[in-house]
Parts: sequence; C-alpha cells; structure tokens
Amino acid sequence: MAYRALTEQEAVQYVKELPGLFSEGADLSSREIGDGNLNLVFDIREEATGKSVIVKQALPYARVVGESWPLTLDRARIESEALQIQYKRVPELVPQVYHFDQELALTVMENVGDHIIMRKGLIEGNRYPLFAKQIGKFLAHTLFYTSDLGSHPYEKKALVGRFINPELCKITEDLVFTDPYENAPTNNFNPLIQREVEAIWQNKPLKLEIAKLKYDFLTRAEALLHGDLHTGSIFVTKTSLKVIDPEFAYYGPLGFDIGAVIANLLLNYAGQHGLQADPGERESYREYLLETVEDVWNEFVSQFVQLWHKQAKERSAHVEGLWESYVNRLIQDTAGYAGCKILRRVIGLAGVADLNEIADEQTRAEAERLALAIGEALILQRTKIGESTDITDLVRSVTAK
Ligand code: SR1
Ligand code: MG
Repeated sequence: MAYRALTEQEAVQYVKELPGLFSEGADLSSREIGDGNLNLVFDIREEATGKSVIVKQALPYARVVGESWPLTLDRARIESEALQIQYKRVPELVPQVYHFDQELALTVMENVGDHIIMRKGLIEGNRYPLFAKQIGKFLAHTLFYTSDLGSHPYEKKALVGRFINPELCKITEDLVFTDPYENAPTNNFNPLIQREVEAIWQNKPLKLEIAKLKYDFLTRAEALLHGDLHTGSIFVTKTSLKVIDPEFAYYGPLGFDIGAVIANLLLNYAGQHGLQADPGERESYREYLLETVEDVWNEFVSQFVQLWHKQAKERSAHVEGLWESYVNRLIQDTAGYAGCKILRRVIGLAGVADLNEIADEQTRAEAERLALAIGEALILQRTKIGESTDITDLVRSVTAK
C-alpha cells in the first residue's frame, strides 16, 4: 500500500488484516493518542478481552511544526529495528514489535498502556525505587552489546551503516548543540530569562566546550544509542519500566544516552521550585532525584564493567587500565551531554512540562535560571568529575548560590 497517513478507522482495519493479533470479527476501537513532537500513535483495543496494541506511524513532517518541516519516513524503520535490537538484549524493558510496514512507515507493537510516562510521574511527585536498576541495565546492555566491546567488528560496522540517521541526527545537532547558543529563530524561551540566555550566547568558554561535545556527537560512532532518552521516552510503574521511541537511534558516544537520563532528572529537580509548594517536601523530593542520579550512573557502570570483564571479545579491551580510563572519560562525557540537554530544554524549540507547567512566570523563570546554572556547570566543570557524587555535589553547590 502506498504511503498515506491513516485515520483511526483505517488503523483498525489495518490491524484486523494482520494474522495472529486479534480473532476474526473482533470488535476493535481506535484512538489517536500521539502527544509527542513527530508521529501518529493509535491505541487499538478490544474491549471484550482487554487486549490492545499500539500502531505508530511516522508522518512525512514534524508534527510539532507542521508540513513546513518535512522529515524522512525512514525514521520508522530506524525505530522499529532499534526496538528489536534492544528487545533482544533486555526484553523486559522494551515493548515487543509485532509487525513493521516500510511503505506505510508504521510499526505495530505491544501496548504498555498500564504504565505512565515517567515525566508525568515525576511531575506528580511519584518515586520509582527500581528505576535506576532498570535504566542502568537498559543502558549497560544495549550500549555494550552494540559497541566494539560486545559485538563482532563486521556486525558492528554493518549496524553503523543501517543506523546512519542523517535527518534525525541533524535535528539533534541543531536543537541540542547549536541553536540554543545563538539567537536562532527556533529558540523558544521565557522572556523573563532573556538576560541569562544572552549571557550564554556570549559565553565563549561555554560555547567552546559545547562545540567539542557536538564534534564528538558528529564523529564518535561508539554504540547504537537510543538517541532521545528523556523521561518522555520512558514508561514506568512502581515495578516495571519500558523504553520507547528510539527513532533518533544512531551510532554515537555512549555518554549522550546516559546524559539524557540524568538531564531529565535534573530538569525535574529545577522544576521543583514551582511544582512543589511545601519547602520540606521539595527538599526531600530533590534529594530523592539526586540519589537517583547517583544510582543511575552507579548501576550503569557496575553492570557495564561486569559485561566488559566477562563478555568483551575485543582483545584490546583486556589491556590493563583501559576500562578505568574509558569509564573516567565516560562520566565526563555524560555530565557534558547532560548539561547540553538541560540548556536546550530551557532555551530551544522543544521545552519540557517539568518547567512549562509552572503557571507563575516569575517562579518558572527562577526554576529555569537554576536549570541553566546547573547545565552550564555540568559542561564547564565536567573534567573535574570522577564519580557520581561529584555530579550531585555540583548540583547542590549551584542550587545553594
Ligand atoms: C522537532 S523534534 C523536537 C524534539 O523532539 C524529540 O523528542 C527530540 O528531543 C527533538 O529534539
Ligand atoms: Mg520521541
């Protein structure tokens, strides 16, 4: 079938014709529930049995802007293949793909609708005691097994080829690493922080460090990244976690994915200024978020290093001292990328609800100023970071100023 964007009814019809999903004659309902920046998402459900699937279809443009921003449909292939690679490594942490249609740029997958988007959960003040262990495992396994450490050199290079993702990478190159640091038309920030934003545009040492991080993003094909691992790409319950939406997947530096998780915890930390009125509750939740930042890194690194020692096929991986120097650089990359991802969410095109939902503009501006200061410190001081507590100490000291 030639490409066309499906209606709710056409999505039902499409699923009915797929073998093995629903019984013949099943009475299915369909609801378009996409609230992201790019795609259509249909929830197809059989009320009688409670069974449901998700149909996700790429639009030939970025939904957030409209048809004036054309965007490749190949991102649907990238997403569906990345989901399957990640599912192979950590099936409990990724939705299962049932079907992919290249022509329609459409994936049919497991519905994890009993979970909620983690960003929403954090805004509501929920705590997720297993989150760090789960996301640490996702990061360690998906990154290790797609890197030169955990895959055959031919297989790795073939994957690099399949995941050349130029148009979505260009979005990141522009929106994360370039536009927020100059007076670009895509920027979208609270006018009350104009002075702080202009100071960033004029901060040459900061811009140099961001340019170095961008250069590594452009050139360092280390592992198959998720590519957009913010808390809106993570579904959670108290006991379960599912990572969705890897359409920005490509081969890049590991710290970009780990940094994305940490950045989004810290965006919520900054947002607490307006999200939580009670100062005691706010402090306690902030401490929870900082502990989670430490645990995410510690879980990731302990599982990654364990895989390195037990599974690394690359012979040079076992040269004395290599893993320690790798991990040391990785935590600094992680801090730097976390910083860029914080700054882009305050200044650039796509903001986050953790800040945007603060109704009072003045309070919101104070939260945004804190986020900017944290982002800047993470980038400029990343070479002094050796362990996770260095990150959280830095955040505490910036907050105290
Ligand atoms: C036009 S896309 C804007 C942002 O949404 C996605 O989630 C990515 O973060 C991208 O930068
Ligand atoms: Mg997304």
